[in-house]
Amino acid sequence: MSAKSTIGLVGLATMGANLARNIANKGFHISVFNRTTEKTEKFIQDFGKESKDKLHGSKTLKEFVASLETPRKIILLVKAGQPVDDMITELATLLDKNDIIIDCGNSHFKDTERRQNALASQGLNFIGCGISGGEEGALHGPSLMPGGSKAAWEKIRPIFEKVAAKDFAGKPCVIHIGDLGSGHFVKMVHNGIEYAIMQILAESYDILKTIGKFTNPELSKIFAGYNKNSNLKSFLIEITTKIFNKKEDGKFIIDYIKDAAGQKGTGKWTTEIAHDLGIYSPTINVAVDARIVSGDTSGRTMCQQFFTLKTSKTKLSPAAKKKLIKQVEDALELSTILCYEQGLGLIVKADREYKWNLNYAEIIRIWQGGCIIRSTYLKDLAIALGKDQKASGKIFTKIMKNLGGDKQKFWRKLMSLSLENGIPVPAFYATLNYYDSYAKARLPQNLIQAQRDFFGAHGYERTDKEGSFHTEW
Ligand code: 2AM
Repeated sequence: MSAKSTIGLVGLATMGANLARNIANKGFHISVFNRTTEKTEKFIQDFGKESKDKLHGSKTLKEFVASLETPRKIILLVKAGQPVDDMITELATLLDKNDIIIDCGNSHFKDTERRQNALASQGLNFIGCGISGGEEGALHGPSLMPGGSKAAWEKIRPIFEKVAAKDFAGKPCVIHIGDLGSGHFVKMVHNGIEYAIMQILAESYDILKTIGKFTNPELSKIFAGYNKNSNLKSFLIEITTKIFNKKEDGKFIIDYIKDAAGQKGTGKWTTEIAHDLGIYSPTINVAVDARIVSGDTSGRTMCQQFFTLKTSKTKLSPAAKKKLIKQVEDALELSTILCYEQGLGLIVKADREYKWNLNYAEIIRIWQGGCIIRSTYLKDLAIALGKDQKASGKIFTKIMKNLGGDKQKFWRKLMSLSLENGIPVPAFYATLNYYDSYAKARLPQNLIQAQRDFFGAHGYERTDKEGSFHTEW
């Protein structure tokens, strides 16, 4: 190759390979490098033609760096953690002032900030870019959440805007999120919301299967019905309808998949940071816990020998089964809305705390396409916000309007039915508790304050007088 590539990418696992193909298919020359050279060679062999010779493989990092236009733009998609640091260290020795490294992996936003500071002292730019949409998104258009220097963003902007998914209005699902680690922070919260909604969908499945006795094809139809509700229509429900129908060797695959889910960093990080920032996001917390307990297979087997469930086995008439479908829909709708609300609450708090000056309406807009939590509700929310960048009050009003009516009553009934039947519904229940804790005029923490004062003389405030008080109990 004589002319230089517009951009480079390091790390040819599935996400990296698909993103490189996406960039090449959009007409940009891209150089690629992978630690294991055979992977690079196979990649070029498999996809060189598809990209009309816009993909260029390098055998060494030095050759790779030399093949790039300056200022160099290098996307990293290597394993999160130490490999990112190692690759940055190696690259930094080969780069020149003003070159740009873009970490598109799932890095912790604090690590991103540490790397930005370290590289800035060498005159290098570092962008932490969240990327959502899985393998398909990377190939056909992901939602991209870059954070870091605005000037560096302007240099990569034409490429990223072409590569990103499009929103409902055809605009690219990428903006400069803000300074420092804000891009990776927003991606982390996106994943936290994803954990919460997936857990709520799993609980809906459990209720419908265990109490409603619905078959897999019936479940597929029920979820397809939910996907017609404009507050629920989403990628996650769409794939759920497909999962229930999928057969292999005449068997429904879903019935043979082990019920142990893993949890990678981002869900846990979201709960840790929510606690650090003092933000109540119980659905995200219990969604992480639910994965942890599901994975504790030995603990579950042991407990099953001793724990006896004293539960009802509700038998439903055909009419009651129909009602159950509607109850689950209502609970799903309100809970999903409150999952978005918890995630957005976290973003608003972090924005104030870290002074990132985020544009909430635009963040919601770029989640409309490409990413895993994409849904029509986000479109409606973004429209409701309009150009008002800081409209957290408006978000709140729009969200709360949905929650006050009969749907809430059905949600409560569904919770008692689930508990009577011994079905764990931690996410549905935590979400209802979230609503109730904010709705209730007086919480019982007056007793906690009294106890703290009793054993530790911590003092308390009163409702009838100003000041701090202590009682000799
Ligand atoms: P590999 O193909 O040589 O294993 C996801 O694991 C991607 O990150 C792969 O492309 C992998 O390269 C790369 N990767 C993992 N650890 C790495 C490291 N320490 N240095 C460079 N690349 C690494």
